[in-house]
Amino acid sequence: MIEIIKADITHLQVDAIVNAANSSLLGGGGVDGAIHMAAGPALLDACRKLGGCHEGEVKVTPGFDLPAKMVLHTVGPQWQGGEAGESGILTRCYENCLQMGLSEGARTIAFPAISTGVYGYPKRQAAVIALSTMQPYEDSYDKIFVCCFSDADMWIYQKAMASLELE
Ligand code: AR6
Repeated sequence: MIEIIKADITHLQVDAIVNAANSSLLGGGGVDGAIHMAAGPALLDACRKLGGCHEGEVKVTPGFDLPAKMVLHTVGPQWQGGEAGESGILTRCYENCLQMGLSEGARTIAFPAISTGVYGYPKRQAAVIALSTMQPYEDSYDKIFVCCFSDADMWIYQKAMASLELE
């Protein structure tokens, strides 16, 4: 089941949270900064050993001081106007995280709105991609959380969900 919630993803007691990282995997701002801050310095040490990550791909670490058991680090596309393969890369982020979560035994997983902050992906388009990529996995997890950071994002996701349900 997919559940849209408003929360700080670093507070969630789930098997896996997803980090919207950059290709260095060495931290940054936004949700990435918050996750590193809450997980503690052991997360950065673990990330240093991963050798970075390509756009659309995923690498896994433990959650360290987070309530979440593991972190799935993925690198979303930087929005360049929509003609540079951004939607395919964003789809692969969600797909690869969902696959990786399953292979790591996760029953609950939480996603932030990948690429919609610093990376500038239009939020409504990103929400449709996120939800439509999650839908085939609904029965493979106990719960897939869409973790919004604002009321505005909640509204965007709820509208996107309603439009997908009408299809
Ligand atoms: N919990 C849940 N969502 C959050 C949190 C939080 N604690 N903090 C921010 N968000 P962004 P990107 C939301 O910019 O666009 C970093 O520097 C935020 O409101 O974090 O993929 C990386 O290192 C937005 O909706 O990620 C990269 O360099 C969403 O998370 C770059 O930013 C994503 O915003 C990645 O940019």
